[in-house]
Amino acid sequence: MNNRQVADILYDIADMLEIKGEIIYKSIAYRRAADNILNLGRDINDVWRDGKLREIPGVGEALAKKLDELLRTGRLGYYEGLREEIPPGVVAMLAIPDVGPKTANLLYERLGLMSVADVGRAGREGKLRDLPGLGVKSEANILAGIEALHRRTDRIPLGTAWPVAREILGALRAGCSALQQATVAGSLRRMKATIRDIDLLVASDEPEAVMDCFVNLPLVEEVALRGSTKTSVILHNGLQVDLRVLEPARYGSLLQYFTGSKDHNVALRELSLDQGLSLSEYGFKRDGEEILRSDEESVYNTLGLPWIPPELRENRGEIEAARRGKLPKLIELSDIKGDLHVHTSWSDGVASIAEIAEAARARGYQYAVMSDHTQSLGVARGLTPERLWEQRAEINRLNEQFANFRLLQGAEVEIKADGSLDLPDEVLSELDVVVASIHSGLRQERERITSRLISAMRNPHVDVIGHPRGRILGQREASAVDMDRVLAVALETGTILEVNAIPDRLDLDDAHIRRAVGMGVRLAVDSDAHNAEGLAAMEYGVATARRGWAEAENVVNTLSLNELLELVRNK
Ligand code: DGT
Ligand code: CA
Ligand code: ZN
Repeated sequence: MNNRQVADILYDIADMLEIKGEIIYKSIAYRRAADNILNLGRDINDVWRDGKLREIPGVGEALAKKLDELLRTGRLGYYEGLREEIPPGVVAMLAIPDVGPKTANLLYERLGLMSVADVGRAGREGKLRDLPGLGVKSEANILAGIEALHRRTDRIPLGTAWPVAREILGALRAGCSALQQATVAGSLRRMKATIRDIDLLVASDEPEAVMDCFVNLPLVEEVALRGSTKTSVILHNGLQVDLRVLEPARYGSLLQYFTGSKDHNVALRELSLDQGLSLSEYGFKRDGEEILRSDEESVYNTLGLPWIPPELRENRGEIEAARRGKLPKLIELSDIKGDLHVHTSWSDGVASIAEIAEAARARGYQYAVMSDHTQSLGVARGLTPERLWEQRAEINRLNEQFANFRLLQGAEVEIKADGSLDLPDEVLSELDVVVASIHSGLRQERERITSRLISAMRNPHVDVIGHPRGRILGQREASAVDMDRVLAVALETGTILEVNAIPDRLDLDDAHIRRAVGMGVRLAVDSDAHNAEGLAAMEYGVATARRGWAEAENVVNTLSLNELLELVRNK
């Protein structure tokens, strides 16, 4: 059993307990332990042999006993018992967007449905609409969800892959003297929202020695393919990593080729051919004569182009822009001067305001907006006006200590089903920055959900629309919002649209950011952090903004504190 398989069993148990209607804390505990096993960075069998299972965060005595049984015998009685009660096909229903544990239970208990296919069939026969709590609309949503499920692939969020890639690179650099340079390539270097595998490149004159280091890393579960230029491994967490090695003299061409994208490369190869050059991962050739390039910039320079940032390499006009000297000067993480969307323990965050302030200051920010949820979001312990005033007092008190930093008070107000906000204007007008978001009724039809966003934008107190399309990667498709209208009204009203940096949101996405940038709609890249470490997600948001060709001037939280306050005051 590898880490992935063990974690999957715990995730399954969590799902089954939830379907059974057990208290939610049990499921949360199983999922937390599973997350930690997946991110262990070591083979769980080794941990078990060392008698150290209890040292895994979230693994208490009872769970350690279960893990011991599982790793010793390859079976777990408790798990098998649950599976007799809740068939695997019922657990699989949870993957359908809009089907939660309650609905899955209902489908199983009331209609005897045992699989996603069963649900699809029953839905097409109109049998779901009569179940308690469902209706014609939920039935249609479930059917649409099943289709979305079939379109979905097993891609990994950017924010899951990067820490793993960094760890491998660190281990290679530290433990492999034969290595001269090492870099991430592929979709990960282009910072796509989701990636299929981790591509790594190394420059070395001793490829065999590098491959030896690589396959012996403790994170590696299995070697899928071993060669002297390319080796593929599977990690304990199930991720595939491809490592390619060439001699340093060819490293520029190697890096350019395997960064991709394929479409960018195809366009670049045509440009090369026009200039009498052929281009491959090994270098250029002219009349059979090799031209080697050791750094990537000189690959582009050879074709008369400036270096093109990886985030732009999707063949969406970047080569033409490079040729005309019109590449954007992309926003950088160091341009960011603050964060407009952070939660604290006043609502559903876990950090105190003081902890957030410290983390924001450590990042070199000038400001951070405490934007906790508001009263109608009960599950997140949303704030009433009274609680907001108490929070304000604490913010004021903390601000007295800071010289070059200011905590601002905001809120992430709910845009309710009818488009109204859950705090009155008198309250909103007292806040420094107001973010308005939709957290319920995300499946409303196009016209309704669009007009909700538009009425929020027309409120003069609303500065930012949070995660405008409401997607959760791998779980929930974006809502049906008409982005043409939303972008137009954002421009007209001066409302800022958020690029939410949580790795499984990245909402707006690159394509919509590009449209916003083209129209002159203002953006804010926000971490939406729920703990102090969460502020670091900013990196993924900035990367997504770069994929959307955004420059610093398109993003309001590159402004200084005073400029920002001036901007929101004048909306
Ligand atoms: P992914 O893995 O689906 O997230 O996306 P990529 O872009 O990382 O794709 P991958 O891993 O299949 O290949 C890495 C890079 O190698 C890709 O971005 C460009 C290059 N490449 C792969 N196949 C081809 C090809 O058939 N032609 C050209 N020109 N380049 C290719
Ligand atoms: Ca790849
Ligand atoms: Zn939020």
